[in-house]
Amino acid sequence: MRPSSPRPRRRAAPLLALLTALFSAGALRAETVDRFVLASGGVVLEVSTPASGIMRIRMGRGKLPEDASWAVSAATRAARHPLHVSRNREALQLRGAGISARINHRTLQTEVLDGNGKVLLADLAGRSALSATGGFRLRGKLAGADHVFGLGDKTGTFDRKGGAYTMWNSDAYKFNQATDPLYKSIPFFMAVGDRGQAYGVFLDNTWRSTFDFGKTERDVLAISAEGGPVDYYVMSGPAPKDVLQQYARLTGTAPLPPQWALGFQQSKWSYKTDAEVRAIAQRLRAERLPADVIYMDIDYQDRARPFTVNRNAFSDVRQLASDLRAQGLRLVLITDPHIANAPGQGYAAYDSGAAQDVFLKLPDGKYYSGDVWPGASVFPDFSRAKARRWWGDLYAGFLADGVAGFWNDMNEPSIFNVASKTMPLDVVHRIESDDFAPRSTSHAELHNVYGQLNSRATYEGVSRLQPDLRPFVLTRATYAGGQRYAATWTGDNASSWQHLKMGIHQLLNLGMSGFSFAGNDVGGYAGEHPSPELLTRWFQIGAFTPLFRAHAETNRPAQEPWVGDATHVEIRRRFIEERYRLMPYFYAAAEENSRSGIPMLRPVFLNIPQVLAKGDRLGGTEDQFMLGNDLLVAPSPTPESPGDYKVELPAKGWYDYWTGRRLAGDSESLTPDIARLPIYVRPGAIIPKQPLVQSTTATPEGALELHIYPGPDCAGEIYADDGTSLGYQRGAYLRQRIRCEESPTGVRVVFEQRKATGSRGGKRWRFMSMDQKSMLQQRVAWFWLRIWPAGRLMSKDRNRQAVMANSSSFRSEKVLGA
Ligand code: MIG
Repeated sequence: MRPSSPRPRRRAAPLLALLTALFSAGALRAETVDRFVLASGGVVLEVSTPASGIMRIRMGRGKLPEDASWAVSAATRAARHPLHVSRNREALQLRGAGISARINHRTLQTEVLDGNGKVLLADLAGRSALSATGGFRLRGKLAGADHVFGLGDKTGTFDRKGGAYTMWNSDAYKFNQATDPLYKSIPFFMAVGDRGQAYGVFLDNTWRSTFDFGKTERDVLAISAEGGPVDYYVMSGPAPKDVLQQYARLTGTAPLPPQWALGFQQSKWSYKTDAEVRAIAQRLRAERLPADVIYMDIDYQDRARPFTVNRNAFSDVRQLASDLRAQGLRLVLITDPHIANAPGQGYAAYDSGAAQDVFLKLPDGKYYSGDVWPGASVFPDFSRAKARRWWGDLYAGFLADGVAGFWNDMNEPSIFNVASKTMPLDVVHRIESDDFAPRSTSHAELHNVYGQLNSRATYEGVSRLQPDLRPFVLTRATYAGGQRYAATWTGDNASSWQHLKMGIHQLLNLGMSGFSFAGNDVGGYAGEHPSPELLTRWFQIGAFTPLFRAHAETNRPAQEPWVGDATHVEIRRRFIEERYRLMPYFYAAAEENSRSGIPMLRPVFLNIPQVLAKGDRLGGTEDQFMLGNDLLVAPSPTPESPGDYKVELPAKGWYDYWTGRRLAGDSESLTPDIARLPIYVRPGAIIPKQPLVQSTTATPEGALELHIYPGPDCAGEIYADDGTSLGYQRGAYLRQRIRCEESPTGVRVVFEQRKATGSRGGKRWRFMSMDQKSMLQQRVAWFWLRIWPAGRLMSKDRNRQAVMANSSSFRSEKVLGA
């Protein structure tokens, strides 16, 4: 450590003077600007710093590309931190907050450096990246030791180094490890070195693009697109979590989901009648399998037409929704973007859309019509605010019926009976949205963002129609920034061991691409029916993933959790139950994500970058994942095999989650047991758990439990609110931080002041009012403390008292400010 300077402000001046002096041979001047524009050889380059640690680079032939985006809000792009410019004949130096750039005047090659002057991304192409035909190919140096993550749920290898990937949203039924492209385009990645130092790159371009991480050319990163702007951001980290926060700063965070969406969700293509849906609900309750959601897939509709109901099969959706709600279950309905091309038939979605002129057309001015589930279909032009509004309003009926959430499928968009599996590229979109200049463009530009805009229309519509409720929207296709509107799942996986394992990597990479609230179809969607073992393992792991939804294709034998013999059903039940016991922990992780962009599900290195220094396979953590900051799940790397395996832990002294036993070493050899999923707890964790409920809507009977695992940085948090409304944004929530301190006499548990934000500004903390949340207050005021490893119950406490504990005794202390 350097001794801290007594006069930090005055140190900057001589440094600046020095820089100026260094360049003085050819120096023109030094200045401070809010963006920097430079032209060479007919190419214009612009550099700006929208936020500390983030540099934006745009480049175009003759002029800069349009400054507009589906991912980054206008306000975020408009924010500009000062750039200090110094120059000489060859190079320009731009220094911003926490990031800087060096640009070659002539070639426009732009090196991006971190705040300490270390090169993050060395550009090899400069202005030669632009091709005469409108596309471009950026090239940069990829450091040899770097690992690469992101690009959403693409398969291939978990670490993307050495791979190449294409962005083109595609319906990828029964995809496999080699399938690319898949459903989503999230052109963001993070490179991480072995010492945990990371940077990020986001190319904000919706056209078909490719990312090559040293596959074609060793240690060269190549990013190319067929059209659209050179418009990218470099994020300087330095830690992997910093990069994700910087990316969240650009593209936003997911809103806090309704708590019921974190419960178990049961789906199938399709529960075909009212009676069948009721039977599923009844069975879940009879089997004591906790659940919060039942989905209705396409067969509830009249002739597969979105926003209709087949009244023969579902005579009264409102009654059904209300009866399910009485059992603590909510209904989610699929609503696909393909509107049946059915003029003059009294189909309201078609008629209103045609009247408002919202459907996509071909260059000749006729509707584009493609075949999907309803047969010939037309498609809303979601790039127009007006069309999104029309779409959002279509949800009024279902919302009035008490439907709680919506599922946007097929929005790549997927089209049957054509080789391209999507609409022709010359379909004309008429962009009228945000700060885009109103203009017509081809589907080639809008294709990759179609799903994101579809889910945006749904989210904004539901928000408008039910302003104080949190929407739940699930989308299959999306683009960067789509986390602001919808949760997602990884599409049509298959019931195989390989998919079970690959699915975790997909979710981890999605989480490192802005999408935390995501899941895989539990049990597998397509292919052979899962064996009892595979289904059980999938429920075990699914219970620890953010979106916990069982789903399967049509015409398959049942694969609900009760299928099979009693032993398996009992194991699945125990894991679903554990999910509900851990709900306070899940909820706190979801809430953290909504503020910070740090995903709920994390690779170990995201929490503990030091593991990377241990080398191979991400320091032995490649098959593990963490939920939040504290729980490490370690499934077998070969889940189909009964063979022993070794779990490498980040350090000594982690705890076994199931027994509370503290491990002496930093690894453990295990023999797989179908009844068990190994989970470890970080020393220093405080995990809130609640008594078992069958639905998040039920009030747990009994006290909240705080499980305390003494160790360094011992802390945890309780976050609670009403679970469904936006009241939390007005301060109606409870947040309590808890710390523990070890001393020779025992463990001291400290409850910090409870907090809720003021309605605006959020700077001043104030106490939460007791009236709104009295139930919740009561529960949280009455808790049990369990201190591990002994698992001793230290206190049942109604009076918000902290305890001082050691092996033989404990004493209470009055808590400050409670
Ligand atoms: O062409 O709605 O990925 O989850 O069950 C298939 C029927 C359309 C694909 C989705 C899947 C859903 C199915 N859909």
